Amino acid sequence: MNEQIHNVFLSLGSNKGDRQKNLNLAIELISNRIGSIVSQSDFFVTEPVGFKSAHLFYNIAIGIKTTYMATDILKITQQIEKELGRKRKSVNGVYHDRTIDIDILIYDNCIINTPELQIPHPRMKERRFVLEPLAQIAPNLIIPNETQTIAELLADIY
Ligand code: PH2
Ligand code: MG
Ligand code: MG
Repeated sequence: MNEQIHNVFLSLGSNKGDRQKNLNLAIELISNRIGSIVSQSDFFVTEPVGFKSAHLFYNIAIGIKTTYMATDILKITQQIEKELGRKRKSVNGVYHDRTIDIDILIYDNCIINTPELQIPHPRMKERRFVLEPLAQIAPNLIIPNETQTIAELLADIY
């Protein structure tokens, strides 16, 4: 056996249905199917960014340890989104209310740029609903190819 352990950070959001329950179920399925949960932020209540909706988000960040490749994690998280009732995917930055959204933020120090998957998450630096939960669990983390820590990036957008 030669399975490497990878450190991964995910961002989760829900603004439809029982938001807390959706997030807790997603975390449970992630820990069953992807790997152990190492850290978990508080729930942050946030205004929808980039689209209009009356429904506030709950956002969290989690850190996991896994032996899976990033592309496998993408497949598994998309399956979990489906099982938790997500109907529509965002296309070209057009967003909709969703029961659950699971985004891969960081995968070790890897940089991945394919049509299906971009890591680090290309918009994480400017999103307070991502940085604020992430800063709770990984304030000193530095995104590959960046110089500032998560805490510093967050301070910049305040
Ligand atoms: N996700 C988006 C777009 N806008 N706004 C908030 N507050 N939280 C999110 O998770 C979120 C968003 C695209 O995935
Ligand atoms: Mg998202
Ligand atoms: Mg997503």
